[in-house]
Amino acid sequence: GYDAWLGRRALTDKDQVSSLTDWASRIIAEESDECIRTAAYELTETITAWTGRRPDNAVPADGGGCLRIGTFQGCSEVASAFSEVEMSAVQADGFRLRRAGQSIIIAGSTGRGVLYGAFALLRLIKTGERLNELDELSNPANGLRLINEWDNVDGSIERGYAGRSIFYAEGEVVPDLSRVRDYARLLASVGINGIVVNNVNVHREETLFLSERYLPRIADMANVFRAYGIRLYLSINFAAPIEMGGLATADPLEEAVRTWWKDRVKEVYKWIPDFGGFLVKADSEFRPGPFTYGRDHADGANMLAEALAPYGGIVVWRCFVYNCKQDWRDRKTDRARAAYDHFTPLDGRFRDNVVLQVKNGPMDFQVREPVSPLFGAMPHTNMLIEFQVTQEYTGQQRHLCYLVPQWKEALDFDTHARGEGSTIKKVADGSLFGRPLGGFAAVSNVGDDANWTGHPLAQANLYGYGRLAWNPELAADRIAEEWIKQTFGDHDRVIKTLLAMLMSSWSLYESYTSPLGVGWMVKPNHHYGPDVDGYEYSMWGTYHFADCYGIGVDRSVRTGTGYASQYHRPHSERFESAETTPDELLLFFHHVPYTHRLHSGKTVIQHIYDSHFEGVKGSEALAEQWEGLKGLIDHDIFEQGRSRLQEQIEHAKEWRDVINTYFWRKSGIADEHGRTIY
Ligand code: GCW
Repeated sequence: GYDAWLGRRALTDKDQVSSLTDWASRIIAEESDECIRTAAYELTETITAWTGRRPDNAVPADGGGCLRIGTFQGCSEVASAFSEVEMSAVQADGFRLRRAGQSIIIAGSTGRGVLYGAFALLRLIKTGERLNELDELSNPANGLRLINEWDNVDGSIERGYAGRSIFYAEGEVVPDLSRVRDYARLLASVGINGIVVNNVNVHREETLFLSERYLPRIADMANVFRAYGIRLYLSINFAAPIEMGGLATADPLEEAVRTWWKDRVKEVYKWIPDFGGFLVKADSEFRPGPFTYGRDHADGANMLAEALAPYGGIVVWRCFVYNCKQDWRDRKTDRARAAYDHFTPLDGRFRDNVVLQVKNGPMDFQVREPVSPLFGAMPHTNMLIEFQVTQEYTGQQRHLCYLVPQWKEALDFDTHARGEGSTIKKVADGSLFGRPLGGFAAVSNVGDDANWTGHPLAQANLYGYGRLAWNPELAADRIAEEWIKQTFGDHDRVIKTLLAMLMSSWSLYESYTSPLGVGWMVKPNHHYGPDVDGYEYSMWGTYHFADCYGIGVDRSVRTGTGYASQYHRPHSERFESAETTPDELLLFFHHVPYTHRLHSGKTVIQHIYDSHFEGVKGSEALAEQWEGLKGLIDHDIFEQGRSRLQEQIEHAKEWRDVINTYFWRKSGIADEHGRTIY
């Protein structure tokens, strides 16, 4: 599993190998740009492994084919293959691939674009495309395509489910960065262009990342990523002026504080000239922030943005701000409302090099949530959508859960902020409101496990995230199929089986965990496994309010917290009433009796029973499907998958029995089918 989707096994299709031998025997890259050199290296190594012959770099004699790579500005042979109009259609990170006689050309307007073009060409070949008529233009939809690591310098990873950090061990950046380099390859191959290398919860030691104690080694990491077109960013501690600088305050309007940040930023750029910027979690879950000084988040973000602006750096400011010391007895305070309530009054106040990072849903990466209403509510502010690739609440890489379908639903959601067609993907890419910065961010799922992600099929989420960030129009099944072919080869049964497994897995996971959008029925702290009341009487704002009559959170305007009004019409009206709320979100928006009838025709209680019984059956079916791959896929991967799928079955039973028993005891309503409930 180490090579993931970039494995370089010899190609088995004879036709394909022979179609590579003409143009692929020479790779001509004349520019010295670092990304172009990386592209040439990747192409050379892969083609050598595929064909058994190492391409040379001799310019072909008249009539001979080659693979020519370069930029329009830097390479006249590349430019001459395209018209002015064709060249101007290629944006900064975009590329064109073209067959020209015997040759193939990879062209970009930047080295980074050429690198993406190289990976795209390899992907086309590996997924079995024929290149005779090759003529492809591709530009990323999103300018920022970021990955966030929640790694700590002691080597642990917050919400990491695939081993220890690949970046840090025992308080240092690891001495050997070759694994980091292999990770950079994976990320670049799907178009990621920025990485935040430390946890958003910046602890004492990581606060010092901004100092000479750590900067030299962080700069080494930046060098590794730069070769793959990826800029390095750091999470910072808002209280660093106090904790590290010895100042008495971190007040963003205080001159000494502003100067301190400017000096720090200057130092960072000395070590990392193309440093991306800062990611900030402030006034959130006990992290310090501007509220301490009676300032708001625009004051905080703008101070940092001003320090970064002269160098072209940006501030990515998270909107995960809510009261995490809520009194569970208080039914008025609603965590779902918090980000919107905090941030919408600040619309228009953030500098142009600030971008707000908003989680896809208003709570916290649950298996099912509505989308965050903030996306339609800040037309004068740059915004990134944040996804969680690491499966904190979706099975922790022990259960199979392919998340691309979930992300697609969020991206395709029509906010109606500018009338019909105002989808979230257009908010994120900046086009809806004409914003200069935007894109995607996601929390990574990798660790030092040999296969990167623990569950071998969880790699599909990392792959899919990158592909979607590049092009949110790609269908979830198409992404899955691409990933399967590149990872497992082109055996028909393997493709069909894995595709079916991946595509069913999210709704399957939903079916045996928390029902109808209510969320949070997990064990506190580690969040693995069922505990229906685990968060019911706590301070985190995560309640289901189940009693003997019914369940759900009333977020209507008429009788509840009013959260439904944070959406534009028609959603605000749709979510206002239980009758028009879609079944899968019913309990997120409404408190209803167990006998309430869903659009599906079932009562709520019967839905809970049925879906939890079906969920176990579905998990058993997954394991059976996997058994059918024995002998068709790598033995080790097969065994890894097998043991995880067995665990999934056992754990789905635990979920089923805990949830069903809980609601049977609460409601006193028996299962219509008389199945065993304890
Ligand atoms: O999902 C929650 C996690 C925290 C995390 C936080 C956040 C990094 O449980 O572990 O902290 O969200 O997104 O900041």
